[in-house]
Amino acid sequence: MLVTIDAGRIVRIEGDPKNPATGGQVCLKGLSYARRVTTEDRLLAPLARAQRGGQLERVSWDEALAGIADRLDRIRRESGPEAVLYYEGSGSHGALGQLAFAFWHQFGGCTLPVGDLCWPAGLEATRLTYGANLHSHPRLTSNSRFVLIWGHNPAETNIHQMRLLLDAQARGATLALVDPRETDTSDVVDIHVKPKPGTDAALALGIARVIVDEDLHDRGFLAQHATGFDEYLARLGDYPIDRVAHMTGVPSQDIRDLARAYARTSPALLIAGFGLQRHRHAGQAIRAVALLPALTGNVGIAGGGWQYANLASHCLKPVPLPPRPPRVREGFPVSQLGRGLSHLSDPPLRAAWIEKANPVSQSPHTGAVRQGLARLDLVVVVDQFMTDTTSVADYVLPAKTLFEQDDLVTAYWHPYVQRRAKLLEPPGEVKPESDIWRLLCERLGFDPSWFPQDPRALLRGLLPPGRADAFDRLANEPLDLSGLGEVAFADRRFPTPSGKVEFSSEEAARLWNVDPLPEYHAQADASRAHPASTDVTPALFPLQLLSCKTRDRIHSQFGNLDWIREVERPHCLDMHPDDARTRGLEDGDLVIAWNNCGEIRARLRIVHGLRTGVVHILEGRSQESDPQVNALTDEGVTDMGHGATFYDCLVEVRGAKG
Ligand SMILES: Nc1nc2c(c(=O)[nH]1)N[C@H]1C(S)=C(S)[C@@H](COP(=O)(O)OP(=O)(O)OC[C@H]3O[C@@H](n4cnc5c(=O)[nH]c(N)nc54)[C@H](O)[C@@H]3O)O[C@H]1N2
Ligand SMILES: Nc1nc2c(c(=O)[nH]1)N[C@H]1C(S)=C(S)[C@@H](COP(=O)(O)OP(=O)(O)OC[C@H]3O[C@@H](n4cnc5c(=O)[nH]c(N)nc54)[C@H](O)[C@@H]3O)O[C@H]1N2
Ligand SMILES: [Mo]
Repeated sequence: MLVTIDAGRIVRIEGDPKNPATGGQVCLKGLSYARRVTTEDRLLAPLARAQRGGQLERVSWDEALAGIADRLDRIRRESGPEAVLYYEGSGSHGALGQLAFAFWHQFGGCTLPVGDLCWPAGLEATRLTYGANLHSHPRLTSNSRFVLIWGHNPAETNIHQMRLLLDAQARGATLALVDPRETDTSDVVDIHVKPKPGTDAALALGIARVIVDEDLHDRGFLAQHATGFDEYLARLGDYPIDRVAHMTGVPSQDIRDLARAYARTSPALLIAGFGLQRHRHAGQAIRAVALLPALTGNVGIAGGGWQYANLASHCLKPVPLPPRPPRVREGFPVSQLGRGLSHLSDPPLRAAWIEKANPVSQSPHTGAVRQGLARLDLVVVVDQFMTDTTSVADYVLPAKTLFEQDDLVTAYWHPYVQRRAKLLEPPGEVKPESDIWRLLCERLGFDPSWFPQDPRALLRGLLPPGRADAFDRLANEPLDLSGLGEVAFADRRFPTPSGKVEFSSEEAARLWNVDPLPEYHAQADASRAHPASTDVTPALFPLQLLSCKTRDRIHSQFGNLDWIREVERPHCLDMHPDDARTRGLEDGDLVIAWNNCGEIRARLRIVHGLRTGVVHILEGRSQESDPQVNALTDEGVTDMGHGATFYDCLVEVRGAKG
């Protein structure tokens, strides 16, 4: 971004036309940083609560740090360092985030959740299949003649990718989409297939079956670069097209047409999003989908391939830290935060430090998270704003924004490392996290020198071997420092155990106790009681609830800004007219959605483009009036990667009286 500063304030933000990842585009959220940095509700000083249930009041840094250090130290002496949970989100993805561990390692340890809420099932499934999470340079999309977008909504969640897709389409490429919902992306594609959520493994195996039956697979590529293909062929026997049509709710002819279109056009690119892996059997589903490019020989060629995540820019060295002590406990899958807070033992958790994250809004099963946090002796939250999570904190510490500290940033789609320059002094009493950690170290008698006041020398040292010179160039432009080249797997060497694309993966079976071949598991049926249920008479929850990203917020962020509120979409419960009719509901009704995790109120919106049986509420609660959709999601864990299962959520909906 190009940022114009006048008299110590941001007056304008523009896209940088020289930025090869964005082509000079910037979204409304990017533009609104000009507002976000100085908005009146920004936290400018530490806050503390004298007692639970009391108000947060302004305190000095001295009081806050003394109080926190004292309580952390007491908990560590009485119960061990593992009694403290360190819970972090990504914030704005700077490398300096790792410095927190220079504190925790000196503290003697802590408890960490494993996995993350975002994308780990797909990362692991891709790694098991191709050996690495790499994909070709995004700009090679212009060579694609067919792009299959699967469980992804780039028109809202990656506008830079969308630009390239529209460009390819303008040059004659066909765009196809697999998504149960109509979205800004479905508005522009040429083919849209709407499966029942959670049935992608069946759909992918059905498509593969058509490709093989019609001899559209790439025998040469498979003979040389695949392992387990014969077993996979046998597995396809279980997926005749009529059965797949029944499983997925997609008509047989549509499956056949999509399979033919994809397999007959070359080069064909398959872009999978993170949406289809927020389900219990997500790893197996992603493996099934990820094999389609290999089946058709679309690997290692410009304009073809598998795009899930690109870790090419993750080539920085780790931040130097004191050695990791043995008492860092990996406590629980992150989707089970509520359960971990309440039920971890030996030692139980007594304190949580939450930084760059808003788990009360964003973690599954809000009720359990709230209950778990309320049990603790100490909750510290470091954030730029008041959030659902600061509202249960004992201490709230004001955090810097991305303009207020130098940092290096990596990506998960394009291959560039970017350097973020410090443009502004932190306002009020705000401190960068690394300063907070340093001051706490001083209070506890730890070595504070891990946290440099000016991080630039540290950052320069993180550049890949022999590339420290790039630090100065990075001040002006993003750089691809990966040394990987533009076409992923151009040499057809796959860092899997077999060195080939793994259609069958013994490693998957060994690590995650799944079938070595991808397979489809039916979702929990609607009559199943919720796993968290204590109800002896299981209620029926026939609707599948999805809760996807919204265009104008990043999760719970940005909804506080007037610039955003003016244009953003309302957070309603979307329902197909047939489902509304059977429940006697009308557009605009106040409704209650519930299951055994909780219940929420929302305005009903009739949406013709949804599948019947699927309802949707935007995730990312930012304002009091937004429905808290995670009150309904449970603590499920994906089959691989320790991910969350937000989109595996069954509910019922009724009208709210009054
Ligand atoms: N504007 C904006 N952009 C963002 C974010 C944001 O909050 N706001 N967040 C960022 C982050 S952290 C992430 S992880 C990415 C995620 O971005 P995306 O990859 O786009 O992921 P989602 O929005 O979770 O889901 C994408 C689509 O998957 C569909 N889907 C849900 N279940 C299924 C299923 O079972 N099968 C299939 N085929 N499709 C399904 C949903 O209907 C949805 O339209 O976006 C990033 N970009
Ligand atoms: N129902 C449902 N829930 C979901 C999802 C979904 O699709 N549906 N998506 C999931 C996904 S993909 C993700 S990635 C998670 C995201 O979960 P979170 O990362 O917890 O979500 P955010 O709302 O982005 O919260 C980040 C917080 O960090 C603060 N922050 C930003 N920058 C900084 C910084 O530099 N320093 C500090 N200290 N704080 C900072 C922001 O003000 C904000 O309060 O949500 C998950 N939750
Ligand atoms: Mo995410």
